[in-house]
Amino acid sequence: MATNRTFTMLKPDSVEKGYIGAILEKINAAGFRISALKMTKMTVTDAEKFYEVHSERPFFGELVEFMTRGPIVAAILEKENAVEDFRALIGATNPADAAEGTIRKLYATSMGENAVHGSDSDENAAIESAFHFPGREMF
Ligand code: 3AN
Repeated sequence: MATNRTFTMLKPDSVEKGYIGAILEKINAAGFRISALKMTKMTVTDAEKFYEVHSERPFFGELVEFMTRGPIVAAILEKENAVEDFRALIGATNPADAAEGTIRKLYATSMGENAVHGSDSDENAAIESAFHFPGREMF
């Protein structure tokens, strides 16, 4: 059953470039309710665990290094059909392939430094949300 919740991270590149406000504005404008929000920094152990499914991929080391080089903004977003609609809002993994107006088209620079994360399923949204937020920080 759809939970109507997804999990996102504004990645270190977005935070470094000062895009937090602009990206949160796009998220609000698209009709998502922010039900959890914080700035945090993942340790190497955190990032290796969060991205465990990619551990055999050739870009894994690069991904962990990138995701731990600075703070991120983690959030839980609520909307009907949240996972799918948020994936549409952020655009393709490679910003070169992302549709006009999507967050990655506007703010990402490469496949690695692609501005935002969006959960790919309801199940992963719940796992990823719990990874970053205790229940008392979810509203
Ligand atoms: P998405 O974030 O669109 O779901 P995934 O799940 O395929 O994409 O990849 C997870 C993350 O791994 C991406 N957000 C991206 O930062 C990174 N990544 C994926 N493919 C590459 C690649 N070829 N080179 C560098 N980083 C990559």
